[in-house]
Amino acid sequence: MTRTRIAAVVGLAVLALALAGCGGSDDEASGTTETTTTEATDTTASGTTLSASVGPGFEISLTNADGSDVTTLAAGTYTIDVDDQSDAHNFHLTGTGVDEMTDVGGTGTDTWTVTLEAGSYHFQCDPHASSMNGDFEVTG
Ligand SMILES: [Cu+2]
Repeated sequence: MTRTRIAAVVGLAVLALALAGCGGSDDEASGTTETTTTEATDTTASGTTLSASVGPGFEISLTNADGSDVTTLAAGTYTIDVDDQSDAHNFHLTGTGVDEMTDVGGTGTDTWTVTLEAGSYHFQCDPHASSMNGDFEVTG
């Protein structure tokens, strides 16, 4: 009786190991087809220096160091190098805790240090807000 039960337990243990082995190989197979997520690489890290530019034409942009448009930032403090290249446009950044702008009639460079919190931020040229603008998200 006891010996039969031991044999049954051993048998179940062997079966369980066999199933676990199958499960393990399935996991490995699915791991090789894992899709890459773009979200992680699109989120710019806190502390990064960004570039804000407006002009000389009807162009406005906020870009990462590699020249790509800022789309998602991690919450934190950033340095923004601003280049206002036109006396007909300005760069105006707004969002939670931030309201920074250059003069419309002035030109030149400036450096802003801004602390961004989770939420939506917006930048625009005030005289041409409907056509010269952009948005990005800050994640907590
Ligand atoms: Cu403008």
